[in-house]
Amino acid sequence: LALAAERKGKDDHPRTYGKEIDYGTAGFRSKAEHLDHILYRMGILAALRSRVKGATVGVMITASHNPVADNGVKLIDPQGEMLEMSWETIATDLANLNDNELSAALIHIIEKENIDLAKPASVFFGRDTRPSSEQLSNAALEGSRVFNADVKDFGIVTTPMLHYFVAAHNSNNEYGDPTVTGYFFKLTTAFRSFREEIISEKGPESGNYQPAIVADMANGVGGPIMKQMSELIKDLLTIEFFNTGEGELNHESGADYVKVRQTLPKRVRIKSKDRCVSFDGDADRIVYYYQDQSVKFRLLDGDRIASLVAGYLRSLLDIMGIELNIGVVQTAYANGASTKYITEVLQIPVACVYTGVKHLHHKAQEFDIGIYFEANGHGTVLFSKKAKVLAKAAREDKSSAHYRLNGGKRGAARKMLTFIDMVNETTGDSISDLLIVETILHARGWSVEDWENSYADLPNRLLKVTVKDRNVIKVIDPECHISEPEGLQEDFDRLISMFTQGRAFVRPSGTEDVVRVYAEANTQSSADKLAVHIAKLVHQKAGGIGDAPTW
Ligand code: G16
Repeated sequence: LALAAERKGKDDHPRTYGKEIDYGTAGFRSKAEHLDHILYRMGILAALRSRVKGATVGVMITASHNPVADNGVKLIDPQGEMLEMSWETIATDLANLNDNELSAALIHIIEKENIDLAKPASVFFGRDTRPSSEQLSNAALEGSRVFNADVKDFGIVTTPMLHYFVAAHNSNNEYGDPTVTGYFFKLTTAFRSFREEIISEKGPESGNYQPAIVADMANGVGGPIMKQMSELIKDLLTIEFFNTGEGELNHESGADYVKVRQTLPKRVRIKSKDRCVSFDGDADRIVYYYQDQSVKFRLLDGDRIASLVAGYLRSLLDIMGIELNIGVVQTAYANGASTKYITEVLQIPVACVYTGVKHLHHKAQEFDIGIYFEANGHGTVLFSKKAKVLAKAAREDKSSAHYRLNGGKRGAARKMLTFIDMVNETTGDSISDLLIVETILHARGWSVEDWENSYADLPNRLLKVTVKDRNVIKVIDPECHISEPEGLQEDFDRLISMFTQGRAFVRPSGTEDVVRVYAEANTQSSADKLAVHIAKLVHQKAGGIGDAPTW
């Protein structure tokens, strides 16, 4: 098989791009024309991984928030989680071999991992709407077929849907039905029953909550998928769609654009106080925003979602009267004010980890209820077995004394269990996250302004610096202190100390050829100045290309 794979690789999927590409923050990402051989090889690797795990694995073809000319691929492990990190190295090595080294490398993997090729292999495929995705998907399918895997191609789906399909299939449908209909059914049924529960408790009035949103779909896969789904809940939530596929993917729209620029996406029409959302290109991120009365743009990003969810789940736990270890996981990009609010007001511990959903997911598994969100809007909630068992027991607790003493206990437990069904626990999911946020706002009777009033964000600024080689920056901890280039961290520290409530850091992106800069301070102009100064230092000392960024 290895020899046949090498022959086919040389003939049909030769390596034509010399530069090395790493399995980065979310798999391989590059210009689409550099990726054919990598997709073919990842198809092969998925067939091997499936045999190692004795289960179905996934291959998703997407470059998510990146420009339309880029593409990428990531592997999904059996429970719908990201590929185990030790296999990222195997993937990187395989991707960067010369064509005539492929069979030897495959034999090495097969021997080292003790893979029995007689065992069956099964791989699920999905892709985003990029013009290059179909051809790249075909390359990956060929790779899996060469290694005799059963393949199932879901075609154009959101990234979180493929994660869900893999997890649902491997759970023998216990997690849900591994189909598009099954996915919609799981999420919308939970959304509907939660709303009915609240209405039966409080009546049809929902305080300041209005069941209508404006949705920017970044011209990605979220558009067609959300439109289908919204039909199933249109009596509960009205959605006005923009950027649903008529324009260029992620261009001047989408969660990343809105978050980084802190501005409205182009081509949307909104009125003051409309509650708006933006997805990214493959629908695994979501941010909320609105324009206040003075037409000022107000962003409610992943940190806000984390604090909303954490506060609500904490209150359910309090009513249920059960002790569970609840925690929030963030990265260095989290706004300092959100961390303070979660730890001091909600009294929930916060852990900080390296950027990348894989790191957050892993850490969140340490809690009974682990809420993880990156500021960019990528995140979900994980519930341990213990949390699910205790919630079920509380729901069934019919002891009359208890019932009288804790009137809301069973209702709170029912809500918790319905909430769990609405969450895509495999990865961050724009659609599931949207339903969660809408559910909590409705249950609280909150407008978007009420939500925002829970705390005030510290003004912040994100910038990108283009450098010759982004890997000259070496980050040594999740707070993103750097060890190289030598002396640069000390220069940063001197600068930061000149700003009230100043905090800033840099890190090489794992999805684009840039170094990212984040700064926050007590005023917007200070945050902007700090970000620009830091970016200039990076540009000078880490081999900047072109002009240093300004704001
Ligand atoms: C991916 C990852 C996210 C990460 C983002 C940016 O998002 O899944 O965890 O925050 O890239 O990463 P970096 O700063 O390393 O470029 P997406 O939405 O592009 O899949």
